[in-house]
Amino acid sequence: MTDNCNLRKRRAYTHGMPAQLCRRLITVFSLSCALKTLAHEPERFFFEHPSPEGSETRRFEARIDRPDDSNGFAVMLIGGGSVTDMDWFVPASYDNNGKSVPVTMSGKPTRDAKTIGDALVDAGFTVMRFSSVHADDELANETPGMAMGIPFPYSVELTRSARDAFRARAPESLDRLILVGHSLGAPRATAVADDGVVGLVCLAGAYVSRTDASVLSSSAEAAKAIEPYDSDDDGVLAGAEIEQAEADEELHSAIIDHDNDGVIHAWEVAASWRLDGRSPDSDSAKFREGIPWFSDVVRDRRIPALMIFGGLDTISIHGPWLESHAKTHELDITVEYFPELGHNLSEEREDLIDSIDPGVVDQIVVWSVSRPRTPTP
Ligand SMILES: [Ca+2]
Ligand SMILES: [Ca+2]
Repeated sequence: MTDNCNLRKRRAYTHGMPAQLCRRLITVFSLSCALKTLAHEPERFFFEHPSPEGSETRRFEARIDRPDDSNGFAVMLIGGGSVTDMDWFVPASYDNNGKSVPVTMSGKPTRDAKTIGDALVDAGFTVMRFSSVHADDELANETPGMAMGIPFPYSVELTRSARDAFRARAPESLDRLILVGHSLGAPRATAVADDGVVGLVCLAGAYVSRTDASVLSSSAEAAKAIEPYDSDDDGVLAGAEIEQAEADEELHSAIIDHDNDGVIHAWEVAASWRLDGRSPDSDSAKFREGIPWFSDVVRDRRIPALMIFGGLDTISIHGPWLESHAKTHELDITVEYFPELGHNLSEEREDLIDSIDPGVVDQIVVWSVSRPRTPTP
């Protein structure tokens, strides 16, 4: 459970930000609570979890928001990256040696967990959000946002503690719990999905099918393969470029517009290669020690899932494979693509991101509301 090297690194929130920006980001915790307009006051509390070394007990901030009119279901939001605060806060900019470097297109910070959580509460869900930054992280408290990164296996155990803290306070979370995870939050959700979990929502979910580093290498290979046909050098194939690529005997069968936007991205070629067996699945039986693959969990335990991918995001390579997996095993998996969006499920331009797209939030709510009233046995 310990990874001291990793622990020594200070990392800021990584939700939706290019990795190279993450280490220096200055962020602020949870200022949004003052703006809350819901009828019920949130239940704010700290839950406890051992430090990674196990030598002390740490406290983590959490909140449960309850709707006026409960639909009997509960949702827990699980952040991506290394650590996130309760809101999945991303600053508008960060300071690099006295120079302000923008992160968002709007010039405003983003708080996607708050946005998603509020929409779900409005729809009748009891919603838990939690911080994976421990409350006594001195540097994070001193220099807001410079939180200590945590090893992935530790983040899974922490997520389990958060789930249990939720269940101790909200009975609907015992057997009608939906987990919503962004990016690495998806395998965290998979790991803690027990019989009380009736739905999984993966937003740009990482490792959601049996792939490992091959995702990156096959995407890079696909990018290389389409390059000769990319006349205007914009990284994608469109119009006549597609026709020419289709005439290539090697490439022809891989030119599939999986997200139906009229454009071929490298990830779509890489996804086609996975479907036709050219890039093999990982042969590991588990995603990580003690953590099964998402695709195995939804197959074996038949947990319904909503998978949302952005068309600008390489991670979308999982989408077509999951669609095929769902068909083969008759699984309740809905795969949705938003062609204009990136890994943050926001618009993206020159490494700048923004708040999660409202259409994605709607999709999460609509799917969650449509869960059967009786949990699947
Ligand atoms: Ca092009
Ligand atoms: Ca496409």
